[in-house]
Amino acid sequence: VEPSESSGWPNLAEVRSNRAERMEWWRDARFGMFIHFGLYSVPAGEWNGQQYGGYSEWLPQGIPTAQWEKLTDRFNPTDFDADEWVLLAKQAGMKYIVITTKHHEGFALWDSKASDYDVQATPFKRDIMKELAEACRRHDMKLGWYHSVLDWHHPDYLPRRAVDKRSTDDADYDRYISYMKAQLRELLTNYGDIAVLWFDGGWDHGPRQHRAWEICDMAYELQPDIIINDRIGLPMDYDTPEQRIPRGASDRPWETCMTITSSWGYNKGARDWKDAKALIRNLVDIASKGGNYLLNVGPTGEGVIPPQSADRLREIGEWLEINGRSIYGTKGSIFRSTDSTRWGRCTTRMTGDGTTLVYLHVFDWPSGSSLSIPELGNLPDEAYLLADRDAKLTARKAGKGISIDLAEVESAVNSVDTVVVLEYAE
Ligand code: FHN
Repeated sequence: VEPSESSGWPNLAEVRSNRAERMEWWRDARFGMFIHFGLYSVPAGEWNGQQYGGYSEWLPQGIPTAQWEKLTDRFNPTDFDADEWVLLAKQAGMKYIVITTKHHEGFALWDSKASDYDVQATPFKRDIMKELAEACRRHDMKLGWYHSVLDWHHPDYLPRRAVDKRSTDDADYDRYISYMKAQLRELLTNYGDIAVLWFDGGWDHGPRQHRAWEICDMAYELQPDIIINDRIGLPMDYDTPEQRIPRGASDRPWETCMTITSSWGYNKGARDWKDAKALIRNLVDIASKGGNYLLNVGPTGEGVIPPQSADRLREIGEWLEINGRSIYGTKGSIFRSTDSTRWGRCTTRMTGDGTTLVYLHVFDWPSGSSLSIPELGNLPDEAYLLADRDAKLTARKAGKGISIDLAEVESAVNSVDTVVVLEYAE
């Protein structure tokens, strides 16, 4: 669906040629923070005294616009501290942040000249995107904008929600796209380097109605190194499975986004917090398939990342302190079918001198004395390892030298598992 070079979008043609180089930092990063923050963070899943489960950012779908707009009077996240958010992401070992500039509710978290439905209409009156962009620069954190094409508030957006009784006689979707383009121009001009453009909610129309090529061409013109996801109707730079881990590796870059609880936006009724071990194993599984993990937090209406999320992120960071080299900058597994390795997952890294480092993430050490990994028989040197419980390895091998760098073997923090490093010469 992407246009050919002759399509007349010069910036699109240019960036396609340098995609691998533009995405190198992103592929090496492996792990990012997703932030869902907006008016929906205030009710946090509760409306008229009733608590709704699920995605709290979808609450406005069933509420008349005139009622939802009144939340601007209550949006005042006085505990918001951009440095706190960015430093938590760093503590977690996350290498980039993607935040909702505007979710489906249509409310702009920055001071927009294209709309009065923005932070200036609230008691808070601070440009949240500006403060976050400045904090990211202070702490050397890459920053991305999530931007919803779907807009339940704008009178030109079609189709309407059932609850929206406003006339559609004068609605003009193309005029809505010009509005969206104007807001994106603000976001990509006024906040310094933006590393990612994360479109969402493009499912109501095709790329032509979205004027997707024109919009992406402008994005690349304003931010030549930006990378764009696949949710404005065009494949662009990378795929975005959601709330799941694909079974195998892919020839296109991909990033799966997932929640820690059952909601992207803060839901005060959320109870099912995934534990750190499950989140770390997701990260390992995703990295073993060559993907990125965009893990979400939903700050409260006061602007605070819930402690249940923060605690888990810090535990992930502790694990990465020890085992980050088996994640950052690695490639996927050397085993043909990564899901077949019942014992755990594998990531690899080519060192400068042609050596391959194989990281064996052993999830469940078998009871008894040793772990046999017949899959390692596929290595060029037909090596297989017998590892006993305290990770002392004896390698029986044939063929060229295989050296097991025992110094690298770290027993991870109690939350997850031992990573065994196998280094072998090509
Ligand atoms: O409808 C949104 C949802 O609220 C959330 O933002 C997720 C995050 O990827 N995207 C859409 C559902 O696919």
